[in-house]
Amino acid sequence: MESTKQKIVNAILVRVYDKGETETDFEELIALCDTAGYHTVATLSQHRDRPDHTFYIGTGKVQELKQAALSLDAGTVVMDNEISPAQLNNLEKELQIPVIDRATLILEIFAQHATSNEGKLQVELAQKKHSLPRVLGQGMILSRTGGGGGGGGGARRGAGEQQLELDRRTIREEIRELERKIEKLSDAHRLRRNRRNKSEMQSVCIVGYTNVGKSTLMNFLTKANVLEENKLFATLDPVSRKFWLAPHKEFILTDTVGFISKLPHEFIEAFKSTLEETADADLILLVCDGADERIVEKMKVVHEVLDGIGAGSIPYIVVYNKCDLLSVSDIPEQGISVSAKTGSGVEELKQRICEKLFGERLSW
Ligand SMILES: Nc1nc2c(ncn2[C@@H]2O[C@H](COP(=O)(O)OP(=O)(O)OP(=O)(O)O)[C@@H](O)[C@H]2O)c(=O)[nH]1
Ligand SMILES: [Mg+2]
Repeated sequence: MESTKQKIVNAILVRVYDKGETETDFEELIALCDTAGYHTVATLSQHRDRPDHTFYIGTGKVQELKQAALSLDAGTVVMDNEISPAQLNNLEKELQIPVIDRATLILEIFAQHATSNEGKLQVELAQKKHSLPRVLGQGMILSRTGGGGGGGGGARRGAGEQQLELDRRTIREEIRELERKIEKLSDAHRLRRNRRNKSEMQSVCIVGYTNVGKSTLMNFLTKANVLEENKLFATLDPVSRKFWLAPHKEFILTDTVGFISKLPHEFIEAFKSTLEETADADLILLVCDGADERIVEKMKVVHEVLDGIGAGSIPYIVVYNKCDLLSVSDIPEQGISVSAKTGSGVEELKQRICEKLFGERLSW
């Protein structure tokens, strides 16, 4: 899929570290920006004991950021931290360019990549939920510009507040409508799953951090033709295929949306029905990128998300993918090395799946 990209916007990325927090590079955030269509022109970080009340970053840094934005023609600032709607608004006012947070960035990517009707509705719901508390900012801008000039204006502020309440109410209604539509679709999912349960076909879900090669593995195993791309969140809509191991040894294999650290919590709520598919699985293929130095922390994120969606106790097989590349030396858990690209290790993976699902190995 080629997303219809707008004009590339220059972005400056900002991160604040807590006291004692170790610094990490901006690689993942830059990749997220790149996927969303932003070009990173600078990164800026700061250690603080506690966030600045007004701007989150210190006032000196705000001025530094303002200068950098001007000289580098930046059209947006991306904050890696969770900053309050008021702080976001204060920053935007000071910098005179939009400021977005990590969650908004991820949701923008989801919006670009959603293809199915359900996927689009889920993303729209997540975006609306994320924007609801942030309407505060826009409302303040509305009342400010509506007022024209400083001072006084109690009545004008009142009008701004009324508008704000109206905006919020509209969004809340839209949220309820979206939830209704999604609920209807989830009913259809449940029906399908129940039918599948009746047919006693077991379900295996491919799960893992984004960009580890889940879809490539799905395609290698089933020729499902799912889009594989060196981009984050290439897959949003789950794709399922029947997989035949041997006579009477069939199961349903599903490729799912990737996880990422600091996944917007609105995502989990909005993608509930998609994630239920994983929570209902009989077996999880927990795919990791065996050549990624961040493997330990990414695996931790995947376990946390699985716990969070109620899939923490489902049996799983760790699949260290990309074994055609140089593997990292210390792998966190026992697993099986494969290359979804070359097919190396895949036969052994099938054997393990057979053992886990049917209690025996295949006799070839
Ligand atoms: N070298 C190598 N590259 C691989 C392998 N498997 C996947 N890739 C590459 O890794 C990138 C991501 O692959 P995908 O299959 O799209 O990854 P994914 O986990 O489905 O990613 P999302 O859907 O975005 O979460 C692509 O550029 C693939 O070509 C492998 O075994 N070896
Ligand atoms: Mg994928």
